[in-house]
Amino acid sequence: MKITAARVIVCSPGRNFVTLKIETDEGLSGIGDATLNGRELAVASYLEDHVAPCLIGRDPHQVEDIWQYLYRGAYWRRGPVTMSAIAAVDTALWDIKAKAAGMPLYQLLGGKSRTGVMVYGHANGSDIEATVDEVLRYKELGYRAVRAQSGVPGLNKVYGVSSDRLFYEPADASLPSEHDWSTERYLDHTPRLFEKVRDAAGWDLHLLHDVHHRLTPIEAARLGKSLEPFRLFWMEDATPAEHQESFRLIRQHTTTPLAVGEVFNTIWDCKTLIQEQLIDYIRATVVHAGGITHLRRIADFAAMHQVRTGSHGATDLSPVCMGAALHFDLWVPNFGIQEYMRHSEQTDAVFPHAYTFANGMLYPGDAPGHGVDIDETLAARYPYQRAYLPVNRLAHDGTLWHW
Ligand code: CS2
Ligand code: MG
Repeated sequence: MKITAARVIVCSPGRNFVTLKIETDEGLSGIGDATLNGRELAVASYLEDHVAPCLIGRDPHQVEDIWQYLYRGAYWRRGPVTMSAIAAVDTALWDIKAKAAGMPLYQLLGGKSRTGVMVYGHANGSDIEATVDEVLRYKELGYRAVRAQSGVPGLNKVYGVSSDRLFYEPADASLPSEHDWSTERYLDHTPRLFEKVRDAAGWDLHLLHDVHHRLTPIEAARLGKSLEPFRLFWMEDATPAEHQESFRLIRQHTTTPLAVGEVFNTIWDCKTLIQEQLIDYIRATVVHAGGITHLRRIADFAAMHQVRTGSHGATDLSPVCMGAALHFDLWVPNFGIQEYMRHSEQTDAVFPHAYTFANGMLYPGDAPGHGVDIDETLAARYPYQRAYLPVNRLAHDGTLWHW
């Protein structure tokens, strides 16, 4: 089999997505997600201008060799743009290989390790009461795990709180909007939120929380400690993680489980975190961490250190990434949980998929490949629209803070 075309499809059915479609001389094709929120066109150009010409004529079954060719061969390693592009190629090639075998992708990885994939949904509210109501709504929908985020009194806009509900969209404007932040207010408020959530929802539900990189290590330690009575499943992205050793200090002070890694793109970003057992869950995902081939390497390394997976699954990761992630999750021995922010109806229509939700679990389905397709005619009706993630500033003096 030979690759005859590699085409980039950019569309915006409710939000922007970049998809790579690889075609072969035997009529089989595969697709991969290449979406990098707020920087979509950089990856589209990387693929179109620099990667696609090198793929034509290659054997699509050589998944590993093509991965190494794009990683080592480019000389310039790592980084979100490069790794998202490699991920798109890798996902499309695994899709082709599984279709050629007539099997769902999880079979090629080693088969099912579990019956389904436990997911967590997002409960967002402008205040504690509204968040509690949303948590209860998710419980009613059958979810076993829910992430709770609430507005903080005195702050105009806070991460994770939006007017959308089941599909929260963070890239909300054609130029970056501004949020504000106060660590003091947030640290006082968050334990109160979880006290109320536990009171209302009980203990038969996993609760998660995302700090979105806003605290220093000692502040994160304090938050982790103050949340211990509410038995969180995890506290996510407590502090920025470029300096992986920062997590040593958080770890010394709290037994609240720690998750990190949605912005990581290679195994090197989490080497110390995993090796020293400074985290409990690694959030790297298919599209931003080099595809199935590289994510598998990260997961195997994590398994040696009792770190489990908890892949990123916000709305900016397309249904193509979600489909591939679910096959991965069904197989990976050290699976923890999968994030699942539902997509809009427009998005779901452009990307017909085999995965289904029931009782708080997702099931990838048994269609050959990863089970997700793209309706190119429909996609063409939704042209790219520039959209950015917000920026965040300290409320009292406007200092640019972490988002
Ligand atoms: C997030 C995302 O889902 C999460 O945990 O932190 O909302 C993230 O901010 C976006 O996916 C960024 O593109
Ligand atoms: Mg997050």
